[in-house]
Amino acid sequence: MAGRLSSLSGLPASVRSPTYDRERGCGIVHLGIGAFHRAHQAVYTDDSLAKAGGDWMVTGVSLRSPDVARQLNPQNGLYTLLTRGADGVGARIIGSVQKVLVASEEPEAVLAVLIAPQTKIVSLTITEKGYGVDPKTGGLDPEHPSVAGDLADPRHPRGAIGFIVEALRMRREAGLPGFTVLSCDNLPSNGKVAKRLATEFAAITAPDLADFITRHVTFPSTMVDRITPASTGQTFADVERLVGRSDPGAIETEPFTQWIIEDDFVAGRPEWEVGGALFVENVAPYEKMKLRMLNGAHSMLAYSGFVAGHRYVRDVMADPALSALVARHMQAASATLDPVPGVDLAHYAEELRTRFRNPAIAHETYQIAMDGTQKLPQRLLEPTLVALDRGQPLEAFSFAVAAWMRYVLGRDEAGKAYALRDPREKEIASALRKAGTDAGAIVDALLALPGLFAATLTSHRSWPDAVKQRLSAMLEKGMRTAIEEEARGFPPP
Ligand code: CS2
Repeated sequence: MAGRLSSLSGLPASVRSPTYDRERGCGIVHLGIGAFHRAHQAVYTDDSLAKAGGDWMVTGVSLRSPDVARQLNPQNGLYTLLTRGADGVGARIIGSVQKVLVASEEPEAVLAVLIAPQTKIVSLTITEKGYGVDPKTGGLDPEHPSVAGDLADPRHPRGAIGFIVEALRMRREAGLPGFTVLSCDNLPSNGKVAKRLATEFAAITAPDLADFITRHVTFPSTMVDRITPASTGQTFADVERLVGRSDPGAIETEPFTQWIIEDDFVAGRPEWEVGGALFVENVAPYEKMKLRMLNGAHSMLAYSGFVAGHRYVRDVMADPALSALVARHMQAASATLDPVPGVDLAHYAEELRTRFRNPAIAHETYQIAMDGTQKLPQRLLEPTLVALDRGQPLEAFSFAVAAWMRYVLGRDEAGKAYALRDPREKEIASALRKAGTDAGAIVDALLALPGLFAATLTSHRSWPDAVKQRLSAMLEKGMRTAIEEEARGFPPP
């Protein structure tokens, strides 16, 4: 058994590893240090530390689970990043994370780093459901599990927005400057969302903080992209082989990476451009493109592929009928976009499909299928509304929504139950119990979930029927046949 990765000495020459001083200051606190942060922003920061220096080490924070802290702290924050592409697998050691705190175990330590004078950026990957958005208003949901407790006891926060607002309050009281809040989640206008929630939260718990937030805190939006499947036994075995150490914190990802950021940092930032980040004035067109074309197609193929028995995205892409539907979906999604500066959308779609086909990446459809209620609006429903408005075909979106409805029934075609893994799982189950087994009743019950589907859709003259027709085919003929019928007339590209 190989020794643990805890220092950089004696690593094979083929493994790139940090040569910069890792004892320098932590200018970044990252909330939600899961695999995605470690495969994406932390890599750009590693590049920037190597080439441009600065006090930009990262203190990672896990809001709940102690796992990442247990993996990384004994390794001084070091971990291995495997990149799997057409030309094989490569290993690199990332050094930008100095330590990891667990908010549920040591909330005071988290507040202490958030109010440290050296903290200039607080970045977030807390997933869609971590924000506490009220789906009906788009603002703060005071009943949301990650918000309600913090509103009741704002001096002892547990959720991301609560931590940020309390830290800002303490910083203002101590006469310290603000920081930049950098959301890196797959939400449209993620910076604006973070700002609205923090401002609404502060209006309740610290009403005189509003002016400080306006003047001393910025919330740039970002578009983030890198396919990062969950680590598996294969990840750890490949790391041992390539690095000669054991690393329970190892993660794996694809070669492609993209980060587009609004350049609005109130207290400076690392030179992430040396790692390839693109700074722009307005990230919205890129975000919409990625959410509707990549993530929208991902959700569609995850629901239909999972029910059809495909475990991985690459299996879906090897299925001619489904891969034709992926191409159709991307085409329909691209038609809902305004021109995106410097991007040829047909080429972008082509590139996405190549990434989805990557045979070395084992990205589970079940992983993408989670949290559907949090993902549907920006990925599938907003583009449906645009398509409606522009008089464009709706088939691709109707099929994707029907596939989600099939998936949330929670049983595969052999009758075996699986967990939906959605924060609204209980509500969905109770709506479905009342609906019974009729496709029409199921669609009506799900369309009635509060705040999910816009009235323009639920009261549209033909859209609900188009979804019902597709769900009924999925239920009566099976997902396989439904996919084939849907793909008929739409040849693979
Ligand atoms: C995926 C994303 O799990 C999901 O919902 O669609 O995590 C996707 O892999 C990333 O956004 C790619 O950048």
